[in-house]
Amino acid sequence: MATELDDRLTVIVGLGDTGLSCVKYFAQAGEKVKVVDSRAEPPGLAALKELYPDVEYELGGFNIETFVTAKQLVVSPGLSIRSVEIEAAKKAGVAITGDIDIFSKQVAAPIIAVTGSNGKSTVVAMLAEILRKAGKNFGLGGNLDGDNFKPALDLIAEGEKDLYLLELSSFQLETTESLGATVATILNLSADHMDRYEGIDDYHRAKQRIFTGCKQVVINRDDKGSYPLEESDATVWDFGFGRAGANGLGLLEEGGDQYLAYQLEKIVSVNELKIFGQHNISNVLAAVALAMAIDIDMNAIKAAITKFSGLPHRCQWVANIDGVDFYNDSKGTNVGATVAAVEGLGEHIPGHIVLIAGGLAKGADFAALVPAMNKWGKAVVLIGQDAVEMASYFDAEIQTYFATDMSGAARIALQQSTAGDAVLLSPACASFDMFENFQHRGFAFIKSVETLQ
Ligand code: UMA
Ligand code: ADP
Repeated sequence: MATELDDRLTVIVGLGDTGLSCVKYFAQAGEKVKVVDSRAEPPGLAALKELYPDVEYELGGFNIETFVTAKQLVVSPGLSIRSVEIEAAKKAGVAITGDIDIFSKQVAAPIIAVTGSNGKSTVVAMLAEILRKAGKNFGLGGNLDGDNFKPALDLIAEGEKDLYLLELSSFQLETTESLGATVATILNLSADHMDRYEGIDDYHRAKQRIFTGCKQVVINRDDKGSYPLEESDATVWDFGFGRAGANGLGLLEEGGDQYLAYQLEKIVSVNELKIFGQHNISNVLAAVALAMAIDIDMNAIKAAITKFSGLPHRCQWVANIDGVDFYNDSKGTNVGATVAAVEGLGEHIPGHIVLIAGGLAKGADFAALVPAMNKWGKAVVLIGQDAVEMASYFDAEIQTYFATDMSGAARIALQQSTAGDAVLLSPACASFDMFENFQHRGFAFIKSVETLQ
């Protein structure tokens, strides 16, 4: 019996970092692909032309015909699978997938998968330190930025690994069918990307996909949003403040000191950690739970967590001017993150916080910032497109100022501070209205602070 020849193409949707990693992957596998991007000049274009001159592409808008006649669509995370073209393809029976789904089906080594609204990169970076101390040969990538940046499919070219450690966004999980992780976690859940989802439940459902087919789950006892919604046989580990449970990490009080502990067994004193704030204690507990789930030696865990000093742009100390400390938390891109940063820093300093915030609100509700600022703050300096909307949330307890650029914001913030206070850039917003990305915004802040000195 003759088999029908399938001449339909795999279509890669998006020519950013993910799209390019997909082109490389399919080229390696000898499969012909076509690339589409709604942008006229997507960032991966120069590399595509240079490395894969034979690959066809369509740019500057989507042609629905290409979508509905594809063999499969490999959709980049920056695009919602609810777009008209992708919905039409789905209706026409075209398979919809993403890089993480392809990756998980391709690799045999165990996967550790981390998602959550906040703390993902911190937990993953800390766990990577633990794995290094334990001498593991592991692949590290996914949604991570900075030094650890690597799209998941680029990890395959690195050769055999003992295991893979992936940071995953809700966007990446939308196209992930069955991850089958050795251990998976949703660190916490608070509203983000409300411009892309119908509401928090919708966003939560996307995050829940991390648990599909996983063997072990790490849950946050303090956040029900981290619990799997579906019952399964997966082994459950838990972490949270307060005393640890049967298979859990928590805090123990002894002699006036606080210790991280597994059940009743002390691991290290909180004072031995280099990162500060309750949110970071939660992050350390999560990293330890994940490490224990894959049987990492406790000495490697202790050595790594006491050495870890945090990632750039996450509550990073920048300078002290006239007794005022400046902190760069440019990665605080949603309300939950900024509340955590304000509370963490507020407890850490003798004075009050002057917050620099604002940018693109992504449909956020800023109400939760008000009690945190009323308790720990004294003034807020707002920048960016949604500054006026944000200002409407604060009451008379907090002085509100506007600035048109970062150097103006830093200058006003210093004027409003006295020795012992801290100026915190933690925008609770995306950066794209004024900056290329959150790193660019963080560096603009650092530069502005330098010029104040
Ligand atoms: N875009 C278009 N048209 C297209 C394709 C994309 O306008 O046809 C836009 C998107 O709307 C988006 C931008 O281009 O604004 C980038 O989208 P992309 O899917 O091409 O992004 P990549 O370059 O592939 O980077 C993605 C992640 N970015 C996003 O999900 C937006 C990177 O995470 C990740 O490191 C990389 O894949 C490799 O895995 C960054 C991020 O900001 C750090 N993530 C968000 C976050 O952490 O909040 C989710
Ligand atoms: P993500 O990768 O999820 O964006 P990061 O580790 O990069 O998380 O941290 C981003 C910001 O989120 C930090 O700058 C801090 O303001 C806040 N944050 C970090 N960990 C937590 C946590 N566990 N809970 C709430 N907010 C957090």
